[in-house]
Amino acid sequence: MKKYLVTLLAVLTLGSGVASNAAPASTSAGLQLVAEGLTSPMSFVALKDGGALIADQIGVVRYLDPKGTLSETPVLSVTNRLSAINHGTFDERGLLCLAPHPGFEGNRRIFAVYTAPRRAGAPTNYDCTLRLSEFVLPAGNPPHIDPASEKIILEVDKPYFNHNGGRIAFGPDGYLYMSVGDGGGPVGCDIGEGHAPEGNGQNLKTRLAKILRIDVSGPDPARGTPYRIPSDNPFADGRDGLPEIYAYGVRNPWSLSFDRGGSHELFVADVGQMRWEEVDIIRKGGNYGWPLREGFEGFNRQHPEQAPTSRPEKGLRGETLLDPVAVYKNVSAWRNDPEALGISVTGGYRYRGKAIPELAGTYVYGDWSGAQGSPQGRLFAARPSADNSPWTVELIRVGRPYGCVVAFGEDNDGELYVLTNGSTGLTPGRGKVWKLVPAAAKN
Ligand SMILES: [Ca+2]
Repeated sequence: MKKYLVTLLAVLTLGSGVASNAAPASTSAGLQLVAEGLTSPMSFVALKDGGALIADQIGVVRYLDPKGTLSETPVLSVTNRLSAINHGTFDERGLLCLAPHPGFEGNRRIFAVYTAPRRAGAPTNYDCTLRLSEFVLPAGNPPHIDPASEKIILEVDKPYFNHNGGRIAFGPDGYLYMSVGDGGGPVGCDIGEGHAPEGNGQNLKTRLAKILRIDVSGPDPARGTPYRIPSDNPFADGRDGLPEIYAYGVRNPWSLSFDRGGSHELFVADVGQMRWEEVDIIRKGGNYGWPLREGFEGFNRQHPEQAPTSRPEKGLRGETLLDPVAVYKNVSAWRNDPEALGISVTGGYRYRGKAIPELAGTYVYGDWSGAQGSPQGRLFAARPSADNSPWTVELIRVGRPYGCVVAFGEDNDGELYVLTNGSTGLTPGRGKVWKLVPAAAKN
């Protein structure tokens, strides 16, 4: 009997040791509240004066002054320029991102992305238009943007309300990068009205499901656009694909950030369908697989919850499909699996700050809600591997609830901010911004 028990224990121990299903390691940190009273903060822009601009999904930008006081008067309001949004209930539309030009201190140019009403000429059954605009933020205190300074730069027609992407950042090359989702829809899978048969991810004649790169240093009179095409964009001549495309095969790229250190790589977190949430390092011309792949797997467009039976290696032009650097399982398909960490990835930044040495060099990000309909987001750190194997995903434990993880921000010192919403909808007053701090300094 004893021998049986010992053998059984050995089998159980061995079983848990060799199985891939294991709860992830964790790192401790803290969250320090820096702003509250928002609805759903989407973007945090650190200013040189030590203050910050916070863009709220409902269409307003607020100023957090260097003393930590949030202005009552908005810096900018575009509420009357937004498409309809579902106040109170879940929505992915609204004001999505804000990014200053690299020469902002001199030229005061600042860029924003929001969902606008369907533009003239768009298919009449489409939902809205994703709009990238430029504004001017004159020097002065308190900061104020005249909405009349708006100049529309680029628009993408959206068949459905969801999968907008709409995240922007300037690269070390000075060009503006923008993520655009696959267009969304009731069943996902890059299928349905407004989706190419092969999926928008694999169709190079649509800006949906892409990472775009444009040069906003001036207009291109020949093209009639207020921006130029960088001459080394992969489809710059427009023959095989749209000239704005920098990379493709993404589903709902909900973050876009450049590593402020190292070789300044471009990180994008791509929200998955039902099985995998992923983080990609984006290469010029790269095909990240959607909807041929999800995570490291193939993808079954008819039964997205099921393990796919094949894994394509190549795209339609014979190009190699690129793998993510980090993944975690989505609870939608992997119920009761300790490795299933959430439902929708929210991308962040590679941590190059000094305050939390344990996180040095990791990619800090999170999961929106942990599970459908519950505002119990998660925070993660993906730690680079020594070789080319996937980065290890660790939980960041902060010892307090914080709601849905909507977005992340980075300040001038490389310290990070977590933008949260205490509800899964757009409920006034539930949005907060926290600074990620060492565990000992929490609260
Ligand atoms: Ca992918």
